[in-house]
Amino acid sequence: MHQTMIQPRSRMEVHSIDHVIDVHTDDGVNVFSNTVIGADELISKVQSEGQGHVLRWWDTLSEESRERLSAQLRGIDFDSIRDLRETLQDYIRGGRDLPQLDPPEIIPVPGTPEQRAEAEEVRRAGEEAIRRGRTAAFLVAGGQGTRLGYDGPKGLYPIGPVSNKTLFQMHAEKIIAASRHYGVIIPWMIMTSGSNDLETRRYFEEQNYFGMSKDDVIFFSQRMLPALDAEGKLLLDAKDHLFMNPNGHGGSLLALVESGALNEMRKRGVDCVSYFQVDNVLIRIIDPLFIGYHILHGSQMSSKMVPKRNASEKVGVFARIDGRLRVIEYSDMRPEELEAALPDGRLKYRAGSIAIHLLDLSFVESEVKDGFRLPYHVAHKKIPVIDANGDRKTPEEPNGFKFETFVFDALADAERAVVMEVVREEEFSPVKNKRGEDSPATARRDLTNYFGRWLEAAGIRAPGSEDGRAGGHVEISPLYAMDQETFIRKAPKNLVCSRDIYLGPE
Ligand code: UD2
Repeated sequence: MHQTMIQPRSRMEVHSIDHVIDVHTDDGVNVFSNTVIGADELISKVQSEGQGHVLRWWDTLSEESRERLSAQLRGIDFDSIRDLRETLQDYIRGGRDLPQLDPPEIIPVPGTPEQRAEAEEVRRAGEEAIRRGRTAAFLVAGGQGTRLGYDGPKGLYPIGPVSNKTLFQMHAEKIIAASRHYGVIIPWMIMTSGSNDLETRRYFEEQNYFGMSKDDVIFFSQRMLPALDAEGKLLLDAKDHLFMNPNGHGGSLLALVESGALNEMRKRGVDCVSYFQVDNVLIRIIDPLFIGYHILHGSQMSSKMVPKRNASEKVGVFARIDGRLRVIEYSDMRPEELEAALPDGRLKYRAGSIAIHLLDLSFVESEVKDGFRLPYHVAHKKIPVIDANGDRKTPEEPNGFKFETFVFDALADAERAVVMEVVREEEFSPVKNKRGEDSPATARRDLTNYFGRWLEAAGIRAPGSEDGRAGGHVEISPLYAMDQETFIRKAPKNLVCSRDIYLGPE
């Protein structure tokens, strides 16, 4: 998939509210729109914007279908469609100059005794902030997860190597464990989108919020954006429905403010959110070391990174452009930059982005205050559309363009931003593809190896372990032990390991 970032930036109007609204979207209706206009006015608006073709079937539609289409059209911000069209023209024209890069400073994984002593102090500062209720967990789960080929919100995917727990449950248990450990309520913000909001909420309701208080799990939806064809026209995927997609994880900044979730956090004394993606099974949601560095550096937005496996690994990297921290797409780097090495042999641009951030709430507010301005990224895609007879077809070749914003583009606006290196095997294993790399199989393997190292550290032999690694699957619930240290203290020394081991809540 080729994606590119193109200016100009959008300037989307923002409606801020001071309470959490129960956003209900059935299929991408922009629930944030305040103005309701009548059908005649709407029709002339759509026509004057050069999008009259979407009303082609209007006369044949039932009342209900007209309402469905009108609701979508009313939610469209036609000013931002003009921005999208400009962005699209730039994208199609292509030929953009690649920016000049500099490597960023990186907080290393503590290795020397001095670094370890410093990290200990930093961790204590982070722990203090957590105990004082300054942090909330923030999950972005609005994506469509098409690569995994799973029918439903990705968070419902069963992934526990022994327990078969879903991604959502694994995250929930980490938050509950951290809340108990620090003796504080850690609220959990969850961003959904029109494509999965209802199912996600229903699942949490059915699971009784995994034991969390319902009030501490706060859902809200991101906005949707329409896709366009090469002429900048909206696309119908049914006679009464426009094709729309979630506005990218960058839309989380806007949604935090618009939904009232940010104000709700403020009321609770939270000033920083720990942002993570739904698919990373090794995520440390509440990490005192990371939080400590963020606070002590006065950072507005902080990020974790892992060293790239090699020069050709296709991940975005952290780099500086004109002094500002950015994440640069693999496709936006020159070959000599991709290969560039330091004297010690490490890659010069090795800081792979793993989509874990801390964001100050005041920074989020400033990103949205004078209009939401993150740049749009364009992707050329096969989009299902209706033909002249009104039948829905997915083409063989890409026929339209999707637009998304990316949260890491906000880094460019941060006066102070830090990047911290972490160990991949300890903190990053995403479930993206059905098979092969970054699949359920690799995630289960990585979890087993991770917990296998805990067993080893506690002097327990994992089944079939010649090299200290587990032969069967190993899984330890955060409600049993939230970290290796706790595990070593608690672990039953006489533990006899059968093929699979699961240590669950006590
Ligand atoms: C993202 C990063 C990639 C790397 C990787 C780590 C981008 C463009 N790429 O790749 O550099 O860090 O993650 O795993 O970000 N989401 C929403 N709303 C949206 C779109 C996505 O909430 O409109 C959520 C989605 O539910 C998921 C996360 O954002 O939790 C990442 O989405 P993705 O799987 O599309 O990102 P991916 O794998 O392209």
